[in-house]
Amino acid sequence: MTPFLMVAVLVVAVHAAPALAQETVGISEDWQWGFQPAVSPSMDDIHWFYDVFLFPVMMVISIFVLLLMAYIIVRYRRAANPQPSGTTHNSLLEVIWTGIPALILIVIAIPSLRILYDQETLPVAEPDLTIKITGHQWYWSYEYPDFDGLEFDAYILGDDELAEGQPRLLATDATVVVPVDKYIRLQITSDDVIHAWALPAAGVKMDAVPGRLNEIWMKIDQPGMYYGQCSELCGLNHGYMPIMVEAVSDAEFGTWANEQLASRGAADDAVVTVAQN
Ligand SMILES: [Cu+2]
Repeated sequence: MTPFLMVAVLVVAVHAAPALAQETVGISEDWQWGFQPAVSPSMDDIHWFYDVFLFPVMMVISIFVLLLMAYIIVRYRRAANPQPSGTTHNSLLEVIWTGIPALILIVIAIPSLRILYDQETLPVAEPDLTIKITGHQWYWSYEYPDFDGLEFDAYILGDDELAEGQPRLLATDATVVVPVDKYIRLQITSDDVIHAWALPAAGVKMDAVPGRLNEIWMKIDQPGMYYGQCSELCGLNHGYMPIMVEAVSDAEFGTWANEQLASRGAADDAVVTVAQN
């Protein structure tokens, strides 16, 4: 098999495998290979960057090095080459094997930095919605500053609290509801140590740093439930502060927001803590 055919087969495999293995949007599956399906422009970019661009580059390099090693092992084995060359330096060769990898890194860096920049730059002048997210040891709290007083904490659900069909270690007692197809500005910070708010299907991962307000945006393009986790080792219960986001229609979002506001001062603040002012 020629190297090019090998590259082609592997590129097809890495594209076909997620399609075969991954049918559920918004959550990872057992034995999943590859990313979750993209539901946002940022995640579309990440899919392109890895599947189409970076993976073939890696395959070409890996196969080139593998074939070079195989050639050296066979051609210069002791039986075939009893008197090894005493060469220790070759300036031209050293310039080439330093220069070419440096060029490859620059070629990779250009689209990579562009995507990072796009992820943190809201493509519209004003977002449709802003959510402020604060990490705590070990839960997340959410504020919707566009809706005065709409704020709540989201704690993990224990195994005995899960509703039918809810995933273990990913479901929370309060859902972050967002409207579908709207530009949402996420402002992320922390109350104690560094956490990171990550929602893989939306291509969002941003550190929550105490004393600092980090900003990123998302636009979820299909309704559904999306799960994420804290992605910065933050202490004992780092694995127990999941993220549960539901994308709904504008009308459903309005209903939800009004219900939340109407429950202001409600006794059941274990589920929804509404500001008492
Ligand atoms: Cu954390």
